Amino acid sequence: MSYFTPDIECAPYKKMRALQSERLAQAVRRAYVSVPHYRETMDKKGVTPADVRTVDDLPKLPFLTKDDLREAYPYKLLAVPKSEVVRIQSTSGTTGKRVVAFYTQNDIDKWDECCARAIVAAGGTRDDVVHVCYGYGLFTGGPGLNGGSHMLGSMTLPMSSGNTERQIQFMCDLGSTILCCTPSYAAYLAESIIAKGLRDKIRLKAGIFGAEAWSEEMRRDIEAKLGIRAYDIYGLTEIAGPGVSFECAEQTGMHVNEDYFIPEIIDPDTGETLPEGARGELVFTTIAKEAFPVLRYRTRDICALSRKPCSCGRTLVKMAKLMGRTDDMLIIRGVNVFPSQIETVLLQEGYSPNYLIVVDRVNHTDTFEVQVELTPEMFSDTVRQVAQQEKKLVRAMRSMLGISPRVSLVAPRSIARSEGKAVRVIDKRKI
Ligand code: DLL
Repeated sequence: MSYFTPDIECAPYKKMRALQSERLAQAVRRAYVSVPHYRETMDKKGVTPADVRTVDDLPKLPFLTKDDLREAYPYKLLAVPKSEVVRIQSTSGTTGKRVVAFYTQNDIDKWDECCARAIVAAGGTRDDVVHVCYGYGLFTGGPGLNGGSHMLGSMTLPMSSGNTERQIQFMCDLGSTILCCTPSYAAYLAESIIAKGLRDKIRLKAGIFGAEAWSEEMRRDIEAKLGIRAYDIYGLTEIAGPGVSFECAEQTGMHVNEDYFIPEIIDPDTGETLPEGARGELVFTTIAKEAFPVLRYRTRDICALSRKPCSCGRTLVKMAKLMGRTDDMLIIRGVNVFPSQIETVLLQEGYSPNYLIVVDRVNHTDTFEVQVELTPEMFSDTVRQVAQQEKKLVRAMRSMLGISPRVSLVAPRSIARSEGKAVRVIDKRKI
């Protein structure tokens, strides 16, 4: 087994808790002194930095929300003089103010280290050729994995997203061994590589896929098509970017880089902290960031934490695969529906993970349609056979979701592919 920082990644629980408590107390003190927002919200709650001495004191602190971050645009949460900032990254939000996150050189070094740990956990070494087709620029995906690959000393291909022809050509000619992109783009690349008959020309052994929710079925599909092992990676601009947590060879959840980030799970309705194993909203506190410290940020991501021993030897707590976000969840005719549930049904039934959910409201009633691509084999079927397939899918979805969508089978490759995060839902009720 190889690790990037074994003394941290495999540290005994008590040692990690002590390190976290020490760093947390310092981080809270610094945030209180340097950022008026933290001082005001802590004063309002009657908490002083002296009250937060260990990780157990975390629930005393107020939450930070996306609205707080937007409100703070651009500089109100900056905790160091501007002269110490070397980089910004920003969220891809299309509405309202963007969130801007700041980094000192130390912050970048730690983030690179988190991503290097992720690449090593996926079997990467300095002998690998790391092909990064996450977007570069304000999005954290490209810069994060690029930095991790550099730190590890691997040959790094800063491809960025788009231009699928060129991606495949470089992959074949330069012998890329580790692919880093969104899972939906990996699925598209796999489809294109197979369509071009180039499956034998690629040398990939692993993929590091994240930035959007994806199911176990999608993992198996990509692994089979590309002949690789596909690892999940999680992160968010507000906290650091990719590498907040990462998967190891066991592929049963993502180890959180606990020396830099403390995760909690809360009940999204009451804000109450939930015990290990319970599913709820993920909350993060950064304990080593200089420029943009974040205390108890409500991510809106839904998942559970586990401290079950891992066969890889890492002791870092694991996040289960994300179920989705509290704000991804559609409520259709009163029933909670996550796009990931639909993806699971489609892959179980032998379809591709290309689908579009269209929700509308007609005469005060929600309409719910799922457009699904026919497989190339089904394309030549008769109208009657296609109608039967649609019925079968409706039954499978009803049993997963508790309500029935209208399923429309459309021609192969007719649903738009994405080079970054996939767009799976059109909710016309909000327009
Ligand atoms: O997506 C950072 C990232 C880049 C992660 C590359 C992994 C790989 P944002 O654009 O700020 O940052 O979006 C963050 O994306 O709150 C989750 O809802 C979602 N997300 C990120 N990783 C995963 C994952 C990047 N592995 C938001 N599974 C997060 C499910 C994910 N959702």
